[in-house]
Formats: sequence, C-alpha cells, structure tokens
Amino acid sequence: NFKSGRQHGTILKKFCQREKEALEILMDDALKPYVPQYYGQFKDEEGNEFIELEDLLGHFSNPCVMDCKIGVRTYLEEELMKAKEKPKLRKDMYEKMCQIDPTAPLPEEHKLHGVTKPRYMVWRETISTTATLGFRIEGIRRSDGTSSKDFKTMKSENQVKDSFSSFMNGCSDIVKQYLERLNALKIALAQSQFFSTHEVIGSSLLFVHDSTKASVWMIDFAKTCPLPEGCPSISHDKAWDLGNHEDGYLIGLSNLIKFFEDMITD
Ligand code: 4IP
Ligand code: ADP
Ligand code: MN
Repeated sequence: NFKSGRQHGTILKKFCQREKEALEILMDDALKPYVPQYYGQFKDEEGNEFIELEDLLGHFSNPCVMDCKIGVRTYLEEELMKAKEKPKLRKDMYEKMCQIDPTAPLPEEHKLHGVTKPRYMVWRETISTTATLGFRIEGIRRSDGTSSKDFKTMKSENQVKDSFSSFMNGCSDIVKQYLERLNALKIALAQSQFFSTHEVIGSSLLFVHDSTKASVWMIDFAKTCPLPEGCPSISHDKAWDLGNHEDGYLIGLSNLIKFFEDMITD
C-alpha cells in the first residue's frame, strides 16, 4: 500500500495536514505506545509530500494483518454541512453503490448517476456492522500473503465472529495477547489528553500477529480533529446526533473486546 521509508522499518504515507497534527500530539500522549512512531514529514524529488511512520509489520515474520475501522460514524460533520449547502454528486460513489447493490440508489439518484458523500458513507455504515457495533472489518491479510476486502456487506455478529476465528486460526494464545492489548488500550484512552479533546473518525485498529506474538495499534488519523470550541468534550460512547460530535469510538472498542472475550470462553 505505502512506499517504504528512508530508514529501515519505516513507511511513507501521503501527506495530510490533519493527520500530521494528530500524530505530533500523539507522540507526547498516553496513547503513544498504541500509535506507530511518527518520524516527521518528507518531500520527494517530484515534490510529493509524505509523513514517515514506523512500519508496524517490521517486528513480525509472515504476519497476519486485520484492519478494523472504529466508530459509529465514518464521515465528518463538516462533510455533511458541505453536502447540505452545496450537494456535490459523486459518480464514483454511485457506481461503488451499484456494484454492491443495484437496488440501493433511489430513483432520483439513478437518474442523476450520483450520490452525495454522506449518503454513500451512511449507506456503507448501515450495510456493515459500523452502525450497529461501532466497528467493521475493512480487510484481512493472511500470512501466505493472500488478502480479502470482501467485508463490505458483512452485517451479522456471527459473520464477524467467524472472520475473527479464521483470522486467529484457533490460536488461543494470540487471542489472549490481543485481548490484553485491547484492554490496556482502553485504559490508555481513558487517561489520554488527546482522546478527551479529539473526535476520532475513520480511524482503524490494525491487528498484527505471527506465530508467536500479537499486537494492535491505532492508525489513520486523516479524519481525527480537535473538538470545536463550542463542544469541549465528548463521551465517545453515546449515539451521534448532528452537532454533538460523538464518534462512537468506545462503543466499537467495547464490542471488539466482548468478541475477543467470547473467543476465549467459547
Ligand atoms: C471510501 O469508501 C472510504 O470510506 C475512504 O475512507 C474515504 O476516504 C473515501 O472517500 C470513500 O470513498 P469505500 O471504502 O467504500 O471505497 P478510508 O480512506 O479511511 O478507507 P476519506 O477521505 O473519507 O478517508 P473519498 O471522498 O476519499 O472518496
Ligand atoms: P488510508 O487513509 O489511505 O486508507 P491507512 O492509514 O488507513 O491509509 O492505511 C491503509 C493500510 O495500510 C492499513 O490497513 C494497513 O494495512 C497499512 N498500514 C497503515 N499504517 C501502517 C503502518 N504504520 N505500518 C504498517 N502498515 C500500515
Ligand atoms: Mn483513510
């Protein structure tokens, strides 16, 4: 996905101001151990800008990787406002929608061959477990290198459980290591100054394990923003209503922890 970095064990991701600002704060926060090390920004000869990050797969051999997008909402309130003021029809999103379910667009949307971004994002939330569980599986890569992004319409708890089981392949020690790390993350979130002052949207937890060890990190802060002046705090575990900026991050994390606990006792 990304280019390898200038040093061994780093990667370069396309520059995003918001993500850079989040990472800078995170490097001096209780969440630092749960975030890839940030090494600063970088511009190549052609003028393309990047951020340089620790390659989280670096410490593993033939790792299995799973990306779970966390939260009940996957777009910014700001994107919703823009779409309301000046609806911009996205042909690409209309086409992605038709590919999954040709009956999903409304007659009007079929006629215009377009949907707004929030319309698409909300639809994706409701055909997956985002709306109900506060997380969804985005992708899984197995140790043999094969990967699957076939999770867009995965909506039932049993499907998610089956995917988790097959990802961990019956290795109870790996499940335990993940669970310990998730519980420690939950404690760190409660202590984090960053988490208490930011809305975390579209961010993922990246699960990585090989035959002996397992760990989880928070990644993708491109849509993580400081809370606006009029909204000094959010709970991260209440339902979202326009204007309250809730992201449902802790709803997703708690459900993930429950699923992992069930895998140990089942
Ligand atoms: C994608 O939809 C993902 O939601 C992207 O989020 C999002 O980028 C894209 O919006 C949207 O089209 P599919 O996964 O259904 O293809 P992510 O990058 O976290 O996967 P943003 O910029 O919202 O994060 P556009 O507007 O970039 O197309
Ligand atoms: P985007 O915003 O372009 O979707 P993400 O930050 O979500 O980018 O990363 C996309 C994918 O790249 C993740 O699912 C993960 O597999 C991989 N990835 C992201 N960050 C790292 C990292 N620090 N180390 C290793 N792999 C990573
Ligand atoms: Mn992203």
